[in-house]
Amino acid sequence: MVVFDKLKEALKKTRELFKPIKENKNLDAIEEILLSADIGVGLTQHLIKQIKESNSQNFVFALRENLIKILSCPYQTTPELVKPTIIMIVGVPGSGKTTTIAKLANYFQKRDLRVLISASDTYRAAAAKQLGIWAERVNAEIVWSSPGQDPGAVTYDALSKAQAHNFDIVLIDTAGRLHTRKDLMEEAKKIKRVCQKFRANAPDEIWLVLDANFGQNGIAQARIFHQELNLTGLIVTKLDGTAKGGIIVPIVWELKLPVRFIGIGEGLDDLEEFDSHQYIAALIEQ
Ligand SMILES: Nc1nc2c(ncn2[C@@H]2O[C@H](COP(=O)(O)OP(=O)(O)O)[C@@H](O)[C@H]2O)c(=O)[nH]1
Ligand SMILES: [Mg+2]
Repeated sequence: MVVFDKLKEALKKTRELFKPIKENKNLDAIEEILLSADIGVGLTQHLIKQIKESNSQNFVFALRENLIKILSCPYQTTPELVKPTIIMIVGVPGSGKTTTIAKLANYFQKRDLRVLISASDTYRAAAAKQLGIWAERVNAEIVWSSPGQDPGAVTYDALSKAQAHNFDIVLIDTAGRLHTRKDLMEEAKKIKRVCQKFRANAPDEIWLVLDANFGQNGIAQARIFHQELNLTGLIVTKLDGTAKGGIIVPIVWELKLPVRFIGIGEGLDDLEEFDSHQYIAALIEQ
């Protein structure tokens, strides 16, 4: 299946919510639809205002243009590629971090980059094992940890190994931390500090994995992670099978963070680079 068709298929339920927009020529109805599609009150009002100000009779066109504008903003440029590029993956339990790391390892290796995975989730006993199964499947190397081990030490080992053996990318899996639990957030900060000790401007990326099903709650979650860790991007997972796929727009609008990848299934190939034009085209037909 070509990439766009796969995306369209995954976003089917969300698209259903946006569908009536096409038939509606009245802004009140469009407002209702946007609210029902997890766009949120603030952003919906902003969009309606933009559509009015555009003086366009084609509301759907004006809406699409504005949505793409919000999602395409180059809020941050990708830093120069250094070796190893250190990418830390954070998020609450069950959001899809470990699965996404396996998908990312697969993605980078297909581009001939050598990937080392750091099993820095030492909180949950089964975590390293799950990661190990994935790593084997994608044939990526992993630096193991045992439950209860200091995640900072595991991370440092992985970074040293990556440097010594000339890896291109290190993917750091972290424990699922509830953003309300201060201690667990502190652990993420500690892993970040370990990276900084290794190289002053590391980690090069800190990506928050967000489950699309969180809906509006995902925004609050992302805000806290961003405050604490200074994120460089987002990965939104489980867009397949949810009707809450619209949530990407208010998250980007509020946090001014780019979505780097999206997860559209449980398999290794169910990860796509985020493309704002394709995403909007898949949600709102012209
Ligand atoms: N449908 C779907 N399921 C996903 C996706 N990403 C992760 N999952 C599932 O979400 C569950 C939790 O994933 P896991 O990677 O263990 O989350 P973690 O606790 O954040 O490491 C697993 O059952 C995954 O298969 C996705 O994009 N789509
Ligand atoms: Mg995990």
